Amino acid sequence: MAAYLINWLSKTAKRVFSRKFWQEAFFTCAIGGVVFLAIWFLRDKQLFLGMELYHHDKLHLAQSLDFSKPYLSTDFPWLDFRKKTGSWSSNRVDTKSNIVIVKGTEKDVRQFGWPLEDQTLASILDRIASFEPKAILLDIYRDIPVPRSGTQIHKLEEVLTNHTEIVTIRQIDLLDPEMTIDAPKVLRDDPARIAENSFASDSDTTIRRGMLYMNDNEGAFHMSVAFQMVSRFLPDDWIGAAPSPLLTAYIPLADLGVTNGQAIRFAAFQEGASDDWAIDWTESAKATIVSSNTPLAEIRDSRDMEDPHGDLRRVSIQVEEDVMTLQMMVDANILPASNNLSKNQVNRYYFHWLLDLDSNVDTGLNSSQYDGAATGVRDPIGADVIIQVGWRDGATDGVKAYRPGEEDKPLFEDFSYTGSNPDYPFRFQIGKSVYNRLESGDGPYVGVELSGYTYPFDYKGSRGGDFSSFTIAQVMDDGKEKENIRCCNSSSCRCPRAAEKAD
Ligand SMILES: [Ca+2]
Ligand SMILES: [Ca+2]
Repeated sequence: MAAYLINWLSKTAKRVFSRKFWQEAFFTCAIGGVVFLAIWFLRDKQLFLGMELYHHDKLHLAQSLDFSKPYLSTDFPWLDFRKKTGSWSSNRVDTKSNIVIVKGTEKDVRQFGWPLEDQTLASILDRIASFEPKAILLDIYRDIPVPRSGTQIHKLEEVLTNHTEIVTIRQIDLLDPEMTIDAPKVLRDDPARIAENSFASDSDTTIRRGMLYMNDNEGAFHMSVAFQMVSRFLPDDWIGAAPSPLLTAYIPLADLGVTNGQAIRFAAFQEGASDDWAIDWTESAKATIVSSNTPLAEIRDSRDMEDPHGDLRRVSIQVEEDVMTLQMMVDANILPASNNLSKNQVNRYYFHWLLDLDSNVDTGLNSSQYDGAATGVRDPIGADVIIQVGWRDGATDGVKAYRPGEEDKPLFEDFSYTGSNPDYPFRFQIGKSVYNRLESGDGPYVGVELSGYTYPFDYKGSRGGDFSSFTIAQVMDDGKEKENIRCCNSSSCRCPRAAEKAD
């Protein structure tokens, strides 16, 4: 045995020290590297996209339609590790029984004309509204009157004004604003009545994601059709601040009296009842005020508190145009809802950014001492302004900026802040991932074309044909005058009484 081993070792050693071995090793690595780079290059050129989308779809379609269960438990029960925890929740709503489509068929076109004249459209909407649905989406662009002379527009405007349940569409073109198709003129100032009608389609023309909202070039939000309709249908609390570790405050430089190029220092602390009023202090950093799309300075803080919702881990400062963006990160959820906390935890937190605006430790609050006790900060600052976001039992408790010792006389209050991820200000509770960019043309995971926020479309779910639908003629027929019911004269359609059940 030993002889065999020695023999083997000497053979191997001989081989390793031979020139041939290194030649082989070199060629193996070179070929491996070239193959790797070639695949990487081809993927980068999206030559595998079709294949990737095919497998994406295959996996997606393998999921259970019942979102109340993780798809693993339905399709691959032996893989379901979450089965016992019961933590999966869903607020999926049955859409098939409560969405009705009213469509214009060729017959309707012959009967009512196309495009529908304003007066005709007004009476159709009026009729649909008489069934009292929660919301009506007018999925027809009406940026210009029909007829163009505008002789009938007042009828349509009257209906649109009177029925606030009607939502209209608009399509913003970010690249060429002149190509934007606007909402009806009478509703243009009412964002709650306008839905953005853009979709991100992939290179194979499949729409895999729906849009929650779009940011325009000025940064304003434009809610999508799905968002507008769903928010009218679901209770108010379906959206809210997303559980996130980031707290961001937006402070206009003018409010602070800070100017471009000014050198300041900053630090932070959190004081909360969640942890028996323990205080988490951070060290400090300096920053020179200049507009930039990356943070100017950042402070890292250790894991040093019992409660991860209040334990500061990172503090940063950034300036964009004339607004200072202050951010804090904790280990868990910052500004949590009460049901995010365990029962014995008190939901009360006070987050503070300390700003030493004159970079002078001798003016303002010295961060080495607080309430007569040493804070343990090695590099203290003299804070001249304190920015506070207080949080108590799931609600705001003191959002203000004040000079040390003048907490009752705030410099300014109620600046904007978000306790959720700044890239994603809305909570989407359906239990599916949300893409944070409207990516068009490049599949669900690469490339950026327009700004916006999308969620994966359940394109294996309901399709238009799954919903009850009625033609315009059916809706417009008055069920009381039976002999005049046009649809009942034909064998192919049903009486509008069916439509009365629809809402
Ligand atoms: Ca900490
Ligand atoms: Ca100072």
